Amino acid sequence: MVENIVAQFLEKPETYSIYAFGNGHIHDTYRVENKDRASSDFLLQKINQTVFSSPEKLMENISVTTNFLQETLEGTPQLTVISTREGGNFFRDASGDYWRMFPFFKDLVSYDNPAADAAIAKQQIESAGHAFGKFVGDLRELPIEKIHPILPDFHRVTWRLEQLQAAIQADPLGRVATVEREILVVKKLIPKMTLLDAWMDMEMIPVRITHNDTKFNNVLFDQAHRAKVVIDLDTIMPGCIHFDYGDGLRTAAVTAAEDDVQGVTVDWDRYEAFHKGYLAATEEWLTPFEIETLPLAAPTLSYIMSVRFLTDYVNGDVYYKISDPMQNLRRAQAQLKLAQLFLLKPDLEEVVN
Ligand code: GN1
Ligand code: MG
Repeated sequence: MVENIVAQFLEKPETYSIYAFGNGHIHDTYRVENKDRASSDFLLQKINQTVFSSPEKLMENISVTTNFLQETLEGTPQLTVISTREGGNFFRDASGDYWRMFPFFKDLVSYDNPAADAAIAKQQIESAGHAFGKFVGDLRELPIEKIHPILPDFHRVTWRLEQLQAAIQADPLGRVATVEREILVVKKLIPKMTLLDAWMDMEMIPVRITHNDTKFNNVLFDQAHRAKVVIDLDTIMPGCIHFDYGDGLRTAAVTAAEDDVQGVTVDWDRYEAFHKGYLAATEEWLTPFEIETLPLAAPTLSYIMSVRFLTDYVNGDVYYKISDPMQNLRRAQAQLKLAQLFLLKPDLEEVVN
């Protein structure tokens, strides 16, 4: 019973209503809402151990990061980890499930997509870009060896392609025959989409502590559409700036949901708004090569997601939560379309040649 879990973290668990919450693709998430509206609410999550096989290390990363930010950025709202009543940063139940709790920011909200209104969208996106860029900047003084590479090769294209190849080989549900067209496009794009891997291997791009899941819905806004708190710190680990900049654009510079194959297009005004916000927060310390190669980030991150969704579709939907049996395929198609659209950016020619 989830009430018993809440009791591990909070006194008087009976004073809270607990219900499923949010659109995350990975964990089981609950909002723990105080029945007396004036008090604090919380977010409770059961960690997905198929994805995160070392929950202790995962929570260590989040605690180290949030503690560091708390100390260095006093006075601004920050994500924190709510301790168990025994003082731990997670609770392990009798069946071996790991649970954790965060504050729930009642006055702030997240959106899966920017607002339909162009002016509001621009404000939200520029502010989100700034918040995600600032996040990496705020962590520059945190020694990188304190952070575990919790999901190694997470955004490594060549590794993602190997995973896809393995799924194609196994083809457990006979789905490969239905996705030949997608596989063909994935293969066609390989030369451009593995450039980032190569630059990292050649150490042309610095390794930084990055967020790695900078979806538009991973930042919380106030009523005036200002981005206030970056959330979902599961994938904090050593990475490169392109991962965050690219995943932000993949989800902010678009006009429709992640799985909306027909609807999804790149909105270049939104792209510019994100770029402007991101650069304002980062250009002082990014290297010239990082800045020069940023246009490759959005297509590469869209491509990675496409390959991952396609792999999961072929594998029989074992990784991501899905709403219907075709959702992973639609996600893969929409993200592949996005990758190709992002590749049309005029200043990309110089970068890839
Ligand atoms: C997952 O759980 P959520 O929605 O924040 C995934 C990200 C993907 C994203 C695609 C640990 O993130 O890498 O970009 O779905 N997280 C993990 O929407 O795999
Ligand atoms: Mg996540």
